[in-house]
Amino acid sequence: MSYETITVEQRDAVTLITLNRPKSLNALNSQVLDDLIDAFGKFEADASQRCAVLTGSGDKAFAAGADIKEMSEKAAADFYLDDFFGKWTSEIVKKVRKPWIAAVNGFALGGGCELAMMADFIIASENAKFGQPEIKLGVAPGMGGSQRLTRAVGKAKAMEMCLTGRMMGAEEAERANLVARVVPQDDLLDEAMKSAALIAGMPPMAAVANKEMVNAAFETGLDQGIIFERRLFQILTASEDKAEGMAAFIEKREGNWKGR
Ligand code: CO8
Repeated sequence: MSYETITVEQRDAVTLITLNRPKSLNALNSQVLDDLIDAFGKFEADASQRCAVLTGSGDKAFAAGADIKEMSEKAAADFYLDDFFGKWTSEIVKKVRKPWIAAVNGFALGGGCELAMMADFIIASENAKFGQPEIKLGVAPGMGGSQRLTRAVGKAKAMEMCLTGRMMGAEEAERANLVARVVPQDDLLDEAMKSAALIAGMPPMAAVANKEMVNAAFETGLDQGIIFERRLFQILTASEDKAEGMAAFIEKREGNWKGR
């Protein structure tokens, strides 16, 4: 299927989704959201696909934010009554249970930073720049940035970035735990695809459960989170892949996963 604002490619068990509006630094408009919802929905539904990578086309940006030109034409009632951009969280974060990685090259600003933070983790290239500069436009983050950035880097840096619009470079972002890893710009896609292939080679049910339990750390108290983890662990012990994984270890061979 071809899309207006993104490209999608399957490489073995990894789906590569690329934001493809390089002339506007991959700014996120309503069409991008619709296209991404469709692409992520297909990725989630396709049993042959086990991990995804989201990146931006061109060498300047992952995404420079929500499309300011589109937003400039809307009134408050349009944003509110249409629940503008409300579907990012419900359709892309909540419904996608399989793991996906954001490969961030260049600018990840405003909604672009917020989209990257929706991923299970971020791999950044050395020229990546993260920021929430919405205040300069008279607004504020609106796709989860004030919450996810604060959870990732803590109050001091999140507050400074939101209040001043200062961008954070890749090295600082790694120190601040916003990104999992920084790699040379030329290696970004290869490294992200390698990580994704590694995840895609894991027992699929265990991958979903691992993702769910780490995410629970952001949504529950410690005691509840630990119970949730233990219950998921106990469910996994009933899977065919648990029997296969342990047998494969003992027999010194690779596991052959059933996904159940
Ligand atoms: N929206 C639309 N177009 C954009 C955007 C954007 N966010 N960013 C860049 N562009 C366009 C420029 O207008 C320009 O287009 P043209 O060639 O037609 O003039 C083209 O991309 C290239 O950009 P620049 O010439 O500005 O490139 P520079 O290298 O000089 O600067 C920057 C790069 C620093 C990234 C600069 O473009 C910039 O500051 N961009 C805007 C960044 C920004 O403010 N982002 C936040 C947007 S607001 C937001 O994301 C809110 C999210 C929450 C919404 C939720 C609603 C509920």
